[in-house]
Amino acid sequence: MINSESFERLARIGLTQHIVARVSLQPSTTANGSSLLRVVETQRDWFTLHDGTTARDARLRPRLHQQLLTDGTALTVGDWVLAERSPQQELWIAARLSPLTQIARRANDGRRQPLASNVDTALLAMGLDQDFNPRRAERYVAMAMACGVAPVVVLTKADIAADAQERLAQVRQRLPDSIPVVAVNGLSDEARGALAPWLRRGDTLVLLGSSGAGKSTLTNLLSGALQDTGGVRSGDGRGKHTTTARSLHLCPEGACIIDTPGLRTWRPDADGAALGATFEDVQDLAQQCRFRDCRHEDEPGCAVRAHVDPDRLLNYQKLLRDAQRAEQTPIGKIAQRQKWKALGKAGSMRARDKRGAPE
Ligand SMILES: Nc1nc2c(ncn2[C@@H]2O[C@H](COP(=O)(O)OP(=O)(O)O)[C@@H](O)[C@H]2O)c(=O)[nH]1
Ligand SMILES: [Mg+2]
Ligand SMILES: [Zn+2]
Repeated sequence: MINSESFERLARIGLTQHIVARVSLQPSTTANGSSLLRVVETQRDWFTLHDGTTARDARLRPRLHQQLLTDGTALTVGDWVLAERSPQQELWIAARLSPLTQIARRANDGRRQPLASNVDTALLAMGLDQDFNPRRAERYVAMAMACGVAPVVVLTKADIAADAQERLAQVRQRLPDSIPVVAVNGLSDEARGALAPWLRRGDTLVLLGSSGAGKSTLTNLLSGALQDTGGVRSGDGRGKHTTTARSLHLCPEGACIIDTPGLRTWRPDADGAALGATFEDVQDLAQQCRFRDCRHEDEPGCAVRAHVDPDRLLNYQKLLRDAQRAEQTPIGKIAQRQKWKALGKAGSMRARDKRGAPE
């Protein structure tokens, strides 16, 4: 189904050998006569799919719709799907390949809302204006990492911030050295140079952050050159930069970039263990606490309280509490069970990918 020609074409919108390996796991009844496409935009009742050259609207087969609902998930931007043409030439999505990574958030009722699938890097956009909040940056970094996505903190509006350097240093100091932090003016071409390391062909990025943080400005800057010349959103007459829905765009460097609407709240959708693991210092020190089950609150002999910055510790505890709360809502409990089931499957497939894929 995927030959070298179609691979080349689909690689333009982020196809990798890992995804190709997932296609071969599909039942042949679905794979035969269908094409592999990527979801580049979602609306309520339809999806825009891309084949590396052209975008087309499609709808979900009712069976797949039902299956996704049962699994407590939904199709989202960045997903790879198998679609079939009806005799009337309508395009129908018959199957979704289970995502390699997914960024999701939890609504108040515990429902899981996927934001972007198959992403390598999360650009965590935060304005150097009143949006600036190092605690939030720290939590977002942990949440991206817990989803298996590499975080990059992008401080925007560096051109209008009086204390940009000071604030940059403040975030820098708060995060592990391995996490890149850049300050940019999203309106200037220099930002594209600063972000070049994450724009390689085959890479998929997602922009996350508050409304007004500058996500769409960056998306336009990074993908602008292609937007008017056969870019993902061209020629459908619906306006190019919708921010109410999520959309995937191509960068001339070869990367795909997913813009998302503002995150008023981004509650963790990862389990406590994965989130906790991103606070390595806390976890290491916890081994030295006097009590095995130390909560690092008021216990005597607590090594964590003795060494970790109190604000960082509070943030760590807030993150774990949020994760726990999300798991405890009725829908959250169902979603959690479904997720473990799905991850169990994905985990064994990943092991297969590793053995079988040339990447
Ligand atoms: N001066 C300046 N303005 C910016 C920058 N980034 C975004 N803006 C402005 O901030 C506003 C919100 O940007 P937008 O990209 O729509 O934010 P979004 O909600 O995160 O998509 C717009 O008026 C942008 O022109 C920046 O780096 N410098
Ligand atoms: Mg926007
Ligand atoms: Zn302790």
